[in-house]
Amino acid sequence: MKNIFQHAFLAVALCLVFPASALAAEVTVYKSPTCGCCKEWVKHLQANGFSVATHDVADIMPYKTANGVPAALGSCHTAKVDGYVIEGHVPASDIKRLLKERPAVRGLAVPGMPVGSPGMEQGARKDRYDVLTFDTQGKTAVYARH
Ligand SMILES: [Cu+2]
Repeated sequence: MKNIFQHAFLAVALCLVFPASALAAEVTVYKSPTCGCCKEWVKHLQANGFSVATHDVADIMPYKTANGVPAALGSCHTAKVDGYVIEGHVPASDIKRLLKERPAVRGLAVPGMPVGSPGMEQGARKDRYDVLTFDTQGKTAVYARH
């Protein structure tokens, strides 16, 4: 019986040290050093409460391949958050929803760089775009429309 109590105590202690909200908030971004819209997207995440670690890399393609981002969904930066892959200018609100709902997908992507998506603001122009989920087989589905 002693062991069960020890485990229960440990579980409670860990919950106190690492609240769930703090665990989910760190985003790791891989981008080229010259990418301006990538920086703007990072600012958008930070403004929405995420802490962001940015890595400037000469070639981001290997990061997309290693993270299973289908070639057709590629954008200018690749990020990781709490086990999920985030490709391109995905709004912070959709990332928060992803971390709350935790669907069985590899991650979210906004292919290309639609004008009006977070980090791609150009005055009043806002193009319509979809946020897609993708899985390990490369299967995609619409997660949100903007
Ligand atoms: Cu971009």
